[in-house]
Amino acid sequence: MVATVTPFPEGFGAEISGLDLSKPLSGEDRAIVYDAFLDHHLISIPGQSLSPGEAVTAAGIFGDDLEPHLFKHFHHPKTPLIMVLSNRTEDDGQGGKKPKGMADAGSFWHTDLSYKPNPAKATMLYALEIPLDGGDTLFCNLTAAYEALTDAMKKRLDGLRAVHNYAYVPRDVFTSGKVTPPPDCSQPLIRTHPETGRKAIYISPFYMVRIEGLAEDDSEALKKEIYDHCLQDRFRMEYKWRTGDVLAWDNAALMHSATTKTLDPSKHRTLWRATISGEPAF
Ligand SMILES: O=C(O)CCC(=O)C(=O)O
Ligand SMILES: [Fe+2]
Repeated sequence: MVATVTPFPEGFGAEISGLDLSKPLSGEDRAIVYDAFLDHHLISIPGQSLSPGEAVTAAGIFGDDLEPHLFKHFHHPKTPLIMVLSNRTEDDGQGGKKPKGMADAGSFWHTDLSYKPNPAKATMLYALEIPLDGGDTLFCNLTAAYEALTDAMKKRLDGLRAVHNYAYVPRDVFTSGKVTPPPDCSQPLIRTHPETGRKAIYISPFYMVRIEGLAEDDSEALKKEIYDHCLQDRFRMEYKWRTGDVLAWDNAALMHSATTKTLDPSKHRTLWRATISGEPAF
């Protein structure tokens, strides 16, 4: 069976049908998936039923190295290469309850691991249970946003860098000492895709502290100008999950936001997440 790629109507992203990721893919199907990932930035492969090992193998389509998430307490018991995202609880073995996974992995605009010198190349999520409504994931096409800039703005942003920090916005996990955030990390504001050569605006609003070399006010004003430009409806789409979906996105081309912060806790959502390691951005 050969995979079929159907682009989403929103202008980026595509669904790929005719694949069973629990079995080894033919070289042809692998190439179709990887090329679609590069061309469309976001790919959805519906109807999957995967073991943890099969999910790890599927994530390997997008890159050779996977990395465990910093939040060790949410690693899958079978493999640290999968992090569990879930708003369910389970027995803690002491008569109480503990979270089964991370209930909200990022209801804010970001690109994954932009706070590390080697940000994530790609992220893969596999949906085990999805509520009838709510819990969508939002995506923003930063490649299209770059291409829509005026030449003057491209020139102004080219060569600028920004400081990113995981704990820029304070959160309980940091103040409680559960997780030690890595030090400040400098990233280019415009990045070139290492494989396609296409340029994208590289921002991660939740982690992006300031633009280097600018006074605080100027940095804040430029951040706002860039965010307002990128977050126009024409660059955005909302992904509605179905149980069995595998979704993978290119962190050098898009940013994303979960919406789980506002998900009704009686509606259950559980996904497995794998992070595909990347090279430093340039
Ligand atoms: O749960 C989601 O919708 C996305 C979470 C997220 O930001 C991630 O897994 O990187
Ligand atoms: Fe994320």
